[in-house]
Amino acid sequence: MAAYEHIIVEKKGAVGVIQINRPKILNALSFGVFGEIARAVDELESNPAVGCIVVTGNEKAFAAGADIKEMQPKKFMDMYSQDFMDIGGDRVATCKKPTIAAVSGYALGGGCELAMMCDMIIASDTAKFGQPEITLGTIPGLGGTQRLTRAVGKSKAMDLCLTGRMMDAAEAERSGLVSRIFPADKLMDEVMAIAEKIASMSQPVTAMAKNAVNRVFETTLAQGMDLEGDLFHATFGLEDKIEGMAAFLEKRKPNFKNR
Ligand code: DAK
Repeated sequence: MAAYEHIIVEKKGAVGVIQINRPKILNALSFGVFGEIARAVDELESNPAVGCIVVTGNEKAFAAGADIKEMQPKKFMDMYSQDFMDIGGDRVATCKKPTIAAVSGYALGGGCELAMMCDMIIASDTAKFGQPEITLGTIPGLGGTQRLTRAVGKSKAMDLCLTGRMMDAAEAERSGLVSRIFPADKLMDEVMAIAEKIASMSQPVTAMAKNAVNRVFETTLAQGMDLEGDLFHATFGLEDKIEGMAAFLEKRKPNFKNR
């Protein structure tokens, strides 16, 4: 693994784990952290032995948002002229491999937005989500008004973005932001088991499945159905589809070759 300053990157079995590691300031996300996460995604995505990527923090915080100390002196032109996409600020969202945010504690502002860049959010019962930017005199800038609204609907997104309040894990699951909740001390074991399961599937097929689901947010139903149909047919050109169905009929585990 390459050297990183603000994150810890590990490969555990077929799962790549990116852990934000700035515990003293609740994993606040500086530009440096975003840049390193982007590099880590590059590294794990290009590693054929990795089938799923988990992004996490620690028990107290996934990430309490952008590093306010770093952001405070910045003026309009500093932010406007700095293309955040150049440092890979949304790299997690463009990853072809499945990504899971394992969230314990605070996921606020950019932290909530980073979690929402992942394909799914699995939370501990201590997780707290929010977009507190309004309390700082600004608004979400990394998807908090867009991905959050698509996930939880207009009324709750407005509530969160306009009041800056936090919602707990139960509310987040109820509203569709979170797929599952586990006790905090079990979170990583449970997430790793889910990630291993996903990583055991055929990689081209997981890529197609997530591509099709993500397209929901970009297309009409008819266009989405077309894409799903095309990708479904494409799986019939894969050796892994032949293997998967043969394994079922032969009552054995499939041996996917990722082709
Ligand atoms: N930045 C810097 N330091 C932070 C921090 C943050 N976001 N959050 C916490 N810390 C630091 C605290 O200052 C404190 O440091 P010391 O005083 O010990 O030196 C330490 O972490 C522990 O925090 P607390 O003492 O406050 O801990 P509590 O348990 O009492 O409170 C809290 C936890 C999460 C409720 C509280 O820390 C808090 O409200 N934190 C700030 C939450 C927040 O407002 N986050 C920023 C939202 S704005 C973009 C780039 C980025 C963004 C958007 C666009 N582009 C380039 C387009 C994102 C913006 C945001 O995220």
